[in-house]
Amino acid sequence: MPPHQRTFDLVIAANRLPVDRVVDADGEVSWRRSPGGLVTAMHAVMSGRPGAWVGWSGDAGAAPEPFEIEGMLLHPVELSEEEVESFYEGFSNDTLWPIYHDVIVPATFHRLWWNAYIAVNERFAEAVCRLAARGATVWVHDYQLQLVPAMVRRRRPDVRIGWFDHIPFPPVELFAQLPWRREILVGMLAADFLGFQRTADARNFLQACRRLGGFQARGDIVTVPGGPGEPAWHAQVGAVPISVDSHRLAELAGRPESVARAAEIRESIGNPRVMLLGVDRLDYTKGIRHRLKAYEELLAEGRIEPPDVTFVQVATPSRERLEAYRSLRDVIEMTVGRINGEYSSLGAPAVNYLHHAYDRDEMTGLFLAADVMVVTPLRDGMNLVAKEYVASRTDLSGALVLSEFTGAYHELRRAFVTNPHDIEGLKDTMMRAIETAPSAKRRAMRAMHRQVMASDVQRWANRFLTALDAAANARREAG
Ligand code: ADQ
Repeated sequence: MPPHQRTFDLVIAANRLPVDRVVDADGEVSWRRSPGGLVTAMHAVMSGRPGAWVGWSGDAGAAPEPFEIEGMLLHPVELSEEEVESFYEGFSNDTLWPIYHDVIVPATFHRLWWNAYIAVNERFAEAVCRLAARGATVWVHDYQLQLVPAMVRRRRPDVRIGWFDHIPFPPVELFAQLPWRREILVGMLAADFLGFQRTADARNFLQACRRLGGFQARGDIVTVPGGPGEPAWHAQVGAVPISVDSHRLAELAGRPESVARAAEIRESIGNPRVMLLGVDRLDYTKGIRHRLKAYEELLAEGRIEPPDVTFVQVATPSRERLEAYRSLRDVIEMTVGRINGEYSSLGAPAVNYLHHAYDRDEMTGLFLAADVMVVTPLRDGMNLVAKEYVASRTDLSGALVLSEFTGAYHELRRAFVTNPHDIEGLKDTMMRAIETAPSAKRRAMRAMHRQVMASDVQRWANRFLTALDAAANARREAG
């Protein structure tokens, strides 16, 4: 059967397809599976049942034809150049992203962006409905697609719909700023089950439903009244924190090549006694500026000194067409330049600042090389980097400095916990992570490693789908 006529028992909708476009030397285009944990998890849950993934390819203009990769049908959704600006960069990343991350930078509101958000969500919903078999499970991901549940439900009452929020759900006072807050709640509430990273995010959502939507929310169930002659709808809400592919990461970390690469990395930066590491998308939510400030002050006060202690910061540029991201990049690069001008010597830079995207092997080498992993977001849904570091430390050495404003903090309580706004506190926490006796660090890392190994990304996906099935079954029995 031609790919566009097939239907599937599991349909995923996410802003991006799980592949990267590769162009070889002859100009030949192919697709390579992207390395993320979400993709791995989806593969695991799809094994044995036919699955499809609806998403954007990352390039503006006509969408490529649907294609199959490793047994999964990928269905590209078209975004015009104008929609990339209004739906993706605009409404998703310049309206919703700041509101959902504590308004660290101000949010921008444009009615035209909202119209584009509706139009693109409709396009995703249409594709989902075309691909979903009767009674299929539809799993919608993240803030770019909050209207999709209702748009699918309207056309396809037979399917079960789950929605997962990868980023925080904001406190009601911030969510209230959105002119379209009620429409967004109604869009989401057509799902059978809505999953969030933290209990606090689920609680914020329930409160928004109550206070801004006027819906009844009892326990973890929100009731949406039906139209005339229709029954009420019940949506179930819960916290299902995402994780990483822990076993694969631990296996990679155990390979002799990874250990050798870690030694090479340390050698290449002047063999410091202590290597501090940060790995982030260049985003104002990640607290990169705060951690560099703390590091610079520790250098200025003579509490640490390169080449004895050195910092490696991997910062992948992202969303560069938005002003907030461009100016962040300028500030970070100026700070790195100033620190290096002041404190580096030949062959021993105080900060090694890297922009590249790395494959998993190289990332594992970096994690193994780092004595202290510094994770200091001002707000972060989960932060997978923290969990990846812990999963990679199979010898139970190393230390994790972790912001209390990440989802990961709620599981990794044995980290060196910090409030990144408190620069003095952050400095002291970084020093404690460096100076605490190896035996105490080992005990903490053992507890965290056990935690991350026990709840990996496959378990997360299974927990989500089990909660979704339970919610959909309860609804069917009631109706
Ligand atoms: P992100 O904000 O992108 O994710 P994060 O959770 O840290 O943040 O995930 C980043 C991923 O990209 C990690 O797997 C990391 O290893 C990888 N990565 C980072 N820099 C890289 C580089 N230079 N080369 C290669 N890989 C790199 C959003 C939310 C988070 C939430 C996740 C998952 O903002 O809060 O944890 O989704 O739900």
